[in-house]
Amino acid sequence: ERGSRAARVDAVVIGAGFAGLYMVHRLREMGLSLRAFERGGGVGGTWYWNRYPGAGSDSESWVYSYSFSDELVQGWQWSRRFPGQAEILRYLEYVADKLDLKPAFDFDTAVTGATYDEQRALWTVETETGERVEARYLITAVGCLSSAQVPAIPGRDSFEGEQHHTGAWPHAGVDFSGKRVGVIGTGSSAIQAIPIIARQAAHLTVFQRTPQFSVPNGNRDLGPEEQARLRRDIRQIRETCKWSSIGQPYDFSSVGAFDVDAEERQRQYEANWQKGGFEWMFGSYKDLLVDEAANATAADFVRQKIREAVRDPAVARKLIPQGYPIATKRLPLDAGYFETYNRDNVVLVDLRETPIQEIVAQGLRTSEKTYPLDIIVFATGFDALTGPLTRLGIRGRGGVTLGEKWAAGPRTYLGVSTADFPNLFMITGPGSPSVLGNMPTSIEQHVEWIADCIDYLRAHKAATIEPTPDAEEAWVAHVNELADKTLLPRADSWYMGANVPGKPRVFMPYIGGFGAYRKLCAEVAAERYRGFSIG
Ligand code: NA7
Repeated sequence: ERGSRAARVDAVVIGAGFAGLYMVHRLREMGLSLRAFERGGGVGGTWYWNRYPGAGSDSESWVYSYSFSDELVQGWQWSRRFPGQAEILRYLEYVADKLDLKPAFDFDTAVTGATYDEQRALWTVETETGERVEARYLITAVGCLSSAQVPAIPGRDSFEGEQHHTGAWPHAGVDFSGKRVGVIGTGSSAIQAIPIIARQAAHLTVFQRTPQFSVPNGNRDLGPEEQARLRRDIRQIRETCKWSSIGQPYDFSSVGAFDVDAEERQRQYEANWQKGGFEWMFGSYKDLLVDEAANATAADFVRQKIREAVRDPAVARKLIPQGYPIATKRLPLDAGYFETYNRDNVVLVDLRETPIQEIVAQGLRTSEKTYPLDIIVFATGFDALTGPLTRLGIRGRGGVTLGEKWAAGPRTYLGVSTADFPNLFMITGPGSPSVLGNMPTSIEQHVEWIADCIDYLRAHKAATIEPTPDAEEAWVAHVNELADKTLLPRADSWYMGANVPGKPRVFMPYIGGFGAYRKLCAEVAAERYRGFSIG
């Protein structure tokens, strides 16, 4: 079948996750010819790859989904407040089948390059199978956290046991029973996985470089009554998400932390702690991410919770984060993370005291000793936001790659486009709000904006669109200026590129809020694509 596929199309879409599936659907409905490539063997994106124990979304299930089709919404029932990986993957399979999207994709086919031909205003996309496809529009739907980052620890290849990165987990699963397991990293992925691995393995050693604040997720089954209520109210709930700051349906607080006294603050934090989820942060006080002293009240509350949860004070001390404001590294949500350290079969190694030296055949050696291990889990994160894009080998005008253009940090206009790369659209690219909230909300907005833009170009018989260098410059400055008004640039986070050695330190997402961003994008379109040059 593949041989009969078109070598010249209107659009190429890369990726079959939330973004790629919807983009393909929209373009097909508009009557465009297209090819779509996915490096995985099926749909799902993040949820195809991240199959580690405990993997799941930290966004409430009823908003972690598409809202564009009532039929899709009403035809699906979530079972839990926070959906696990398997359920989300089933959901995306359901959508792909319902909209008949799978036949549009070439699976197991990574894109290895894309070159812009200025003369003909066409992209030539190359795949790992050696195929070349020409297209007017190139649309990346490759996600923000899809380029796994494995640290260059000496001796990694000499390890005789199994080693896995959380973001490239074996589909057959990993059998931890009776095994000595080491987890490197304590980010969101590790914090989801550790309690479960601890219950399955004979022994677990956690290698921690930076302690994390974490908040309970308060996950639960959704009962029939709640499900019925959600089905009834879902349109309104989704509308709230669209215009909220992080694409979530919370009661965002309009009160500052010091508008109330210490006792009231404690009561409020505790009440929201019992609810669980990000609402603990965003529903408590409005100034937690901008005011250092306000932030410290939240941080101290969590520190106290850690002291209460962990029996051994020496272990608790190692787990308590210091030196960066809470939620300036992405706040993890957990189900019994800190309590896991009370188990007899779990040991915490503080890498700030005893750094990793090397991986050896039988385990991992720190400056203190060798830990014998059968399995090493790299929960070491991703080359976030830019990594998934730069590795595609996209070359714009003059053969310049995205990686070269972004050597000092990503440069985009609205996070969706970049100068000298005409007709390239990046769904949830750097400089968009995406990773600072509920991804499907972001994705739908971008897909719809891109579809409308392509519609406009076709209606006006325009061959190309790209941002002006001035508009791009102004956007990059705006993104930085907004970030600098917050505490977020203060932490060594993947938002800042700090987790990848050598990556420039730039706060990459747009922090002005989903609603404000949506409004701005709509205005740009209404003003005949202000800031873009159309040719
Ligand atoms: P994260 O949040 O980037 O976490 C990675 C963890 O791995 C973090 O604790 C890192 O410590 C640690 N790490 C990274 N490199 C090393 C080395 N070389 N040695 C020791 N420890 C290391 O990735 P996740 O997959 O957990 O989560 C990514 C996002 O996915 C998450 O935020 C959600 O948005 C979904 P560090 O803090 O850098 O010192």
